[in-house]
Amino acid sequence: MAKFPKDFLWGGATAANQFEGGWNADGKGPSTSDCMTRGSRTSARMITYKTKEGEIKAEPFWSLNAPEGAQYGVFEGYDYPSHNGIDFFHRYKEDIALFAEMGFKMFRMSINWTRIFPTGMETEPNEAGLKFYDDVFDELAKYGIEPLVTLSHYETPVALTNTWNGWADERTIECWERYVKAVGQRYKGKVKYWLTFNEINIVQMMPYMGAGVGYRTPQTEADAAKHQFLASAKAVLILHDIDSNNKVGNMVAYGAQYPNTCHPDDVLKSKLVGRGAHFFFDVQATGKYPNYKLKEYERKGIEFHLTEEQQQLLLDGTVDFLSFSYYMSSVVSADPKVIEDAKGNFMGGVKNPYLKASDWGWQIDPVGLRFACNELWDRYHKPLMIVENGMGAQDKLNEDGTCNDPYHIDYLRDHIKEMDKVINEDGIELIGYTPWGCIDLVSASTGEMHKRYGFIYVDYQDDGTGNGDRYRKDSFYWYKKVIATNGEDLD
Ligand code: BGP
Repeated sequence: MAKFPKDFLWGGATAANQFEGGWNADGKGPSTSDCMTRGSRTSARMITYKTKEGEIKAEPFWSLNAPEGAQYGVFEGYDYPSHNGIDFFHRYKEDIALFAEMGFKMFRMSINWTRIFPTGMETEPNEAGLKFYDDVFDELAKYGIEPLVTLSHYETPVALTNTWNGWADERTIECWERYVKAVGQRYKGKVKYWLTFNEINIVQMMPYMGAGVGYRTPQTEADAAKHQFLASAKAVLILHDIDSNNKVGNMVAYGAQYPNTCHPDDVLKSKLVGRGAHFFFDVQATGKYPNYKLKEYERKGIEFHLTEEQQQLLLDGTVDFLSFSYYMSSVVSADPKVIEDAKGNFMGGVKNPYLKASDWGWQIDPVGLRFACNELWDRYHKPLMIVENGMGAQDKLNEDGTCNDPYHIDYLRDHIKEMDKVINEDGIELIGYTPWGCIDLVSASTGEMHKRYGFIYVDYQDDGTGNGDRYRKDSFYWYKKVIATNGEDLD
């Protein structure tokens, strides 16, 4: 029987751009996500922009590298799924009541920066935007649900991208400080748990998405990462200063990495690839850039410098706890032939013959979650929170409004069992679990609605049809029981 600490934070996770809708309501400005079109498993989401010459272009989000001066925006003839999301903006009371019915202790959501500062550059916040989140937090408080607020979840004001290439420019930090102060002060006492940047390491793969960087070079990517680190450290200091009860965490996309064979080259490469994510924990947990990154910058001719003041800021602004998303593990090979043969795999990695994959090619690996928690604990000894986990699937709603999703239950049960071992066998301080997309929402990677994670089915389809009504899936009742028994009853 699983045993979880009595104050374990069970809950679920969302992001504003994927579920709020109301993209231009009450003075909200457009964010980078609002300029991303819907895609599918086979066709990429596009980012739309206008060139200096006035030509409208759309490029896949994962390979976007637009010319300097491109103006990102919303254009006619494209379908942008963030604009309606699942309409949490209007239905938040109903949704929060459902979370409460499941017994949530914690609800992860993000504040859409552009609801508060429409372009990011204003000096005064937008009162209507602040009021919206006041209402949401009050509603959560009614049920005793603790909000976990991500300050930036792929929601950079697009005006900052259009004006100075987003986080590649240091001036974005000043705008961020105003934003963090405004929300920190306004929600003092209502929000205690904060995350700075969602999947901060995404800046090195998809800098537009993670950091509003459209014009992309190794230098702009490194600069954006540095500025986000400094901004994250500032947020820690600002939020601690506003309320010493505030707890601030980082957030990294994380997974276990295995070498394809015991060939030393494979083993070494697997370790080196792991640094891709560890670098971000290193800076945010220890306050220092690791030597391997400085050497890499040197090799690549990337200019990098931290003033004494900045060095001190990073040291002072380390996070209180570490959080991460975990969906799958991957396999690393140093053998060019194996790498070549693996091309075309959806996630681009080598196939693990011991694991099954989801319909979207994400390899399901509960043991990898235990591996990941141990890696992080051994390296940093800070409390951990798993703030995303789950499996996207193609759920079907039955005529009678029920929805049978045993695969979601199996996935989550197997991962929760490993969390039990993390706590009780490995002795790791794991403080919370908020599975991703606790209510069906728009997929970040494909923009689809039918890649569903939730305990709650939402009647919206990819073609825009549906009335948005909510239905409890089988997993809803299962998770409710898991929470009620504090993880003891997983059947
Ligand atoms: C993470 C993001 C989330 C979320 C999740 C699932 O990368 O932080 O925003 O969407 O992945 O991914 P997807 O929606 O592509 O299935």
